[in-house]
Parts: sequence; C-alpha cells; structure tokens
Amino acid sequence: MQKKKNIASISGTVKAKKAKYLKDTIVYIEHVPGTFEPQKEHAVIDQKNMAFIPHVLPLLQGTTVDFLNSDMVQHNVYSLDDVADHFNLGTWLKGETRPFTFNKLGIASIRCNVHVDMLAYVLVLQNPFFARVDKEGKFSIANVPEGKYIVKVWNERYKAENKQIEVKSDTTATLEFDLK
Ligand SMILES: [Cu+2]
Repeated sequence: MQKKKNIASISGTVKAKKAKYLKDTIVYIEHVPGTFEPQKEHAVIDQKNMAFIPHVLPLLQGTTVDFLNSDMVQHNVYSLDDVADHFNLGTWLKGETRPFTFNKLGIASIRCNVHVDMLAYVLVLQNPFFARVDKEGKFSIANVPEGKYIVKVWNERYKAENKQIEVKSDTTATLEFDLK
C-alpha cells in the first residue's frame, strides 16, 4: 500500500501594535522528535552598506554560515554568546568570507568591533520547521510531522506567549500570536 503523503502544516498570524514591528519575526517549533540533517550548502551573512544582511537568520543546528564582507572597509565578526562559542573571526577585507558552524542551540548576537552599531542575530534551532513572517505577519510552516508541539515566536524587541498545538496528518493547524 502506498504511504499517504503528510501535508500537515501550521499557519497563522503574528500581530503587533505596528506593522513595522513584525520585521524579522520568526515562528518556530521548539522541539520535534528526531534528528535533522543540516543543509550542505552554507548560509551567508553579508556585511554590506555597514549592516549585517540578513539582520536575523534562523537556521538548523549544525549549519555553517559564511560571513562575507562586501564593503570597501574592513569589518570584523564576533559574538559574546555561548551559542557562538564566544567567537571572534577576525577582521578582513572586501570579497573575503570566513565560516562558522553553529552547533549549539539558542540565539547568538553577532557584532562587528569596528562598527559598534552593526548587529545581527542567528537563531540556532533544533528542527527545520520555522518560518519568517511576511509584512502582514502571516506565516506558514509546511510538511510538519504529526505530534504535539510548543510553537514559539522570536522578535528582537517584543515577546509573544508560546502556544501548544497538536498537528494531525493532512490538516492545517492555525495559530495566532500577539507581540507585546
Ligand atoms: Cu563593521
């Protein structure tokens, strides 16, 4: 007998007082049983026009990020957080990249010691079931295995209550979050 394809998903909306607060908001499942292979391709955080791009990068544990400098000036990359092993990758010129593999779960603040205003966040997650909200706060996470989960929201400034959810095969579970 052919195995039925699981098309369960989680979708919904994150709300905030002002739409601009929704920028770079990530919705993710805290824990899904099993282990998940990180992608072979490296993710990239660029340093361009004196900013880290993207400002917020969610990724699966074990993913390598190439830090690229695209500016005519020297940039540095360091973090004071355990999640990033307190790394300092050094300072380098345009066109060069230096890699770092994020093996610890959690959130790492990434900074440049040449330009104190530069800041990025890497969210190191246990599973690949996460999504970035769109301008209206809508999100969708596809192909979620059946199970009971805690779904969380991450935002740079605001917090939303965690939600418990039960995902069943071939259904879409709907969630709403309020950033406060
Ligand atoms: Cu810099």
